[in-house]
Amino acid sequence: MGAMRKKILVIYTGGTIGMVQTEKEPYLRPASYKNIREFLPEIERLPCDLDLKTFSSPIDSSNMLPEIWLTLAELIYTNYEAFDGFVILHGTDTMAYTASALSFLLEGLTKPVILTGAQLPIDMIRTDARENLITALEFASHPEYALPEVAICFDSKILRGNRASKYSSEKFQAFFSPNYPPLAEAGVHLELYTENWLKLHNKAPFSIQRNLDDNIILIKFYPGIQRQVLEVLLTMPNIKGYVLETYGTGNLPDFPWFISILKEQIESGKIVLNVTQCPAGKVIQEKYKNGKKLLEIGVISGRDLTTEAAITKMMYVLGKETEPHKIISLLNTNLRGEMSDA
Ligand code: ASN
Repeated sequence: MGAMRKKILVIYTGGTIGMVQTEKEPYLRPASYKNIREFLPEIERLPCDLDLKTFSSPIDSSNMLPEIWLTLAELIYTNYEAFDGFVILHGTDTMAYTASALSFLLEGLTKPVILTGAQLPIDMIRTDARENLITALEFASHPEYALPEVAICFDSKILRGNRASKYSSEKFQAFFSPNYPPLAEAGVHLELYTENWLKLHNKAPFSIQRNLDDNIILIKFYPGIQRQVLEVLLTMPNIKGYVLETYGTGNLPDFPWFISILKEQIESGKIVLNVTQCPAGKVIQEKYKNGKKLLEIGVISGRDLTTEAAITKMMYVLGKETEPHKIISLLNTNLRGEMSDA
């Protein structure tokens, strides 16, 4: 007798993987899942049972919104007991944001949630969709091992979702994870790097968080960013949290007007999280005099968080807690493997 066939729920949200283009409309636009079924009949031969949920109007992932992340989390929650794993077909543009958001929203996850997509539509001869989708399904339905994480499967690699970023708009290797090694790799064999997987310490049953607070702003710094712009952004009344994309190990100008306005805002209860503009490496605020100023006024180090993980973690934490000390404590905690220890 063979091993039990795993049951996988495929959730189709849209993205290039299923897009079409015609002579009359010579640009890529979302199309129905029918297209994928038609061009990839092989998926029927995989040793797992598939079921499908599809968005009624599939989207280009640049239309992604936090409420759609909540819908996805709810969909996984409703179907959690009935399935062994979940494969989400998603556009690449915001896939790393969705993967990060889901990693926080899905609490006590013990089953694989794998996002995949493609750089070329499935109906094109040189498409990468076939490899990506088959690998994602094979991995999600692995007969022995169940990854207890949200991951991105792309170009033969399985990356932790909240460590990945879109790195190329043209290469088949669209994603990278410069601060964390892959969770698995597909070659002739499916190599599982289980030593890199999240360890399940928390025995709490699976649950989801049902809200995200998007009253946040991301500010990317550059030499010459105007004082007036910063003053407007940093004093906006409804904003509760800021993610600052800073230089190198977390440095910013230490101009007195800037430090004073930031300090005032932090004292008034606003949360400020520091992530680096560098794709690799981490924030060490105590390393330079400029960074130390930020530490002294209460800016939180995002260590090696990606910007995608920082934004979604901030939305998640602000959606969970209202007291500043609890918010700060959660932001300082590695919740889902999204950041390294200090
Ligand atoms: N614009 C597309 C999307 O994110 C890009 C892709 O999927 N490769 O939906």
